[in-house]
Amino acid sequence: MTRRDLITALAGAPALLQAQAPAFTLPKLPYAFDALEPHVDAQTMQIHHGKHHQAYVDNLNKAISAEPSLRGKSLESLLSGLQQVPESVRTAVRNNGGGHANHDLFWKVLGSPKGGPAAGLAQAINKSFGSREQLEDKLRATGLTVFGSGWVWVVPEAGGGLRIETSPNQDSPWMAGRKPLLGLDVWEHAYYLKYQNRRADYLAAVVKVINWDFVSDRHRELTR
Ligand code: MN3
Repeated sequence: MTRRDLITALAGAPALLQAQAPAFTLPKLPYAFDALEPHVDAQTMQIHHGKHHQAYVDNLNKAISAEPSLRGKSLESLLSGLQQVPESVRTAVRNNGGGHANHDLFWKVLGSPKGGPAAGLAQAINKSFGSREQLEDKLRATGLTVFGSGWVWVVPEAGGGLRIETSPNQDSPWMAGRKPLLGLDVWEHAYYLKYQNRRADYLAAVVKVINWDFVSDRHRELTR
C-alpha cells in the first residue's frame, strides 16, 4: 500500500463505518426479564424482546440497506409517510418498522407500577371513560375483538379526550398520522407460553402492569 492509498483508505474509513452501522438497534429492556412476574413471565419477555423484537429490527435494517434513500429517517417519519417509501420495501418497512416502533413503546408502557395516572392523564381518562377501571375494562374487551394478531391502542384526541383503537399485524397509529399514547400487544407470542389461548387472562394481567408514570409523562408530551 502506498502512502497515497493509505490516506485514501483512512479518509474513507469514517464513511465506511457509518455506512455499515445498522440504522436501528434493539433497545435495552428497561427492567429485568422477570420484573413483570407473575403477570407476564420471564421466558415470554426474553423471547419476545430478544427474538421477536430483534427480528423486526434486523429486517427493518435489511429494508433500509436495500433503499439507501431511507437512511437517516426517523422511524416515525417512515411510518407516517409510508406512501413515500419505495414500493420495493414498503411492506417490509410497514411490518418491521411498525414492529420495532410498537415494541419499543410497549416495553416502556409496561413496568412495575407504583401509582396511577397523574392529574392531567387522569382527567383525560375520566372525561373519555369515566374512570381508570373503566378504561382498563374497555382495553380488555377491545383486545378480545382483535381477530388474529394485532394491537390495542389508546390515542389522544383533539379536545383533551382519549380513544381506544385497534390495528392488525404490526400496523401502528403512526401510519394514520396519530401518535399512540399506549399500546398493548395481543399477538399470541405475547402470551402463549403462559396463557396459551386465554387472551382474556393475559389482558387482565397485562393491564395490571401498565407503567402509569411513563404513560402520564408521555401524555404530557403528546398533548403539550
Ligand atoms: Mn409482540
